[in-house]
Amino acid sequence: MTPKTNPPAPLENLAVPKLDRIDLVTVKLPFVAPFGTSVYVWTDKEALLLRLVSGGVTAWSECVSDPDPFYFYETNGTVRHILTDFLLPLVETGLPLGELWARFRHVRGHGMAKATVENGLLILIALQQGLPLHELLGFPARKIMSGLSIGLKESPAQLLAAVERAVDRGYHRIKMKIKKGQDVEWVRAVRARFPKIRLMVDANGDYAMADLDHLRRLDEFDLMMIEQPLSYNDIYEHSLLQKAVKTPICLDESIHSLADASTALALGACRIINIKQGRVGGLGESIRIARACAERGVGVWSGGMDETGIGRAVNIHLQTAAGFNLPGDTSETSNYFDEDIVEPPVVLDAEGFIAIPPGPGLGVTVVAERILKRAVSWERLA
Ligand code: OSB
Ligand code: MG
Repeated sequence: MTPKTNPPAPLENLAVPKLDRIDLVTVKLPFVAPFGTSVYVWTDKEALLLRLVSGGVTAWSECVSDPDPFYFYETNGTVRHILTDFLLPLVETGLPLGELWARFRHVRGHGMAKATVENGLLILIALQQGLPLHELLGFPARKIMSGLSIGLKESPAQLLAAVERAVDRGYHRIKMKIKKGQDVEWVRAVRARFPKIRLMVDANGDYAMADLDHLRRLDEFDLMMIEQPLSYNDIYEHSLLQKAVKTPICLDESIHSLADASTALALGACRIINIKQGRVGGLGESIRIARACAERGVGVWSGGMDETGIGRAVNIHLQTAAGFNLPGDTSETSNYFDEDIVEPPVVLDAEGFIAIPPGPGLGVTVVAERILKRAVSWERLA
């Protein structure tokens, strides 16, 4: 059978477009409500945006880092440093992307910074070729499953109200944050009220192996998974924990690359991986990790970093890739912001799915006045 359209050129062969102008813009958007985790409570999203202009086409790319190193070691400050002093000087017109990635490997770590450049170039090329990003990546359109991440609440009653709202909206799965002292009984309350929903918990690394007996108590609630129960830095102890609990473990913070994912799979440290494209260094590495997981029967979903509509759209396009088989942390814009910097906002359809925004690139429009309204710094680099 001949394919309807020519398969896209491998991403490595695409050439870096001539960049006429490069800007770094930091925007700050208030959240509709504070987002609490075991590591920090965020009240707004302060995002570093990379703006690339080439031949009259403008691409925006959002870095997933925060101003602080409480979820991950990279911060908006380190990203700015790595971008301006190391990564952007390596970007050369006409260079095949594969060679650019090879240059980037000389810089150790700093995947969020690398992802910002990679995503920006891919979005720019997709716009120039008139292709939706997912098509440039080589994946057909599909509806994306939805999932909501509910932050730590002040009381079980507030948590139950938030879960009820999410169930009413039709989310495909609900994640609740937990921490030491705010876990088993809070999950029990949600389960008692909603016995059938697809439910999971995320500890953001709050526990240690010394808590094994306590963590085992979560096994009675038929959770889809426990996300990152142990240290942000650990893979090995998660493999011990996974052997000792029935509930699948999902790794988030611990996985920075395909190599980390391969280690986790080889050790049996998890049965599911949360891929955040920024945390693993970009779309290409995300696609490779998802493929490796699919080959091993390990579940994959896309995490989120409370992104603005730019990063949220990237996560939506990524979820067309082979291997993404579980609902992720992709939820409606209204959960985060009264007014986003892109149009249209993410909404759920009647079955709880999210449609890929149609059109070239990300398919969303960055609204210039809203960027200006939210900008806290604007730096022209070239
Ligand atoms: O651990 O997945 C996490 C948000 C910020 C930092 C870390 C995490 C999260 C979320 C929310 O859980 C994801 C989202 O709604 O975008
Ligand atoms: Mg997480």
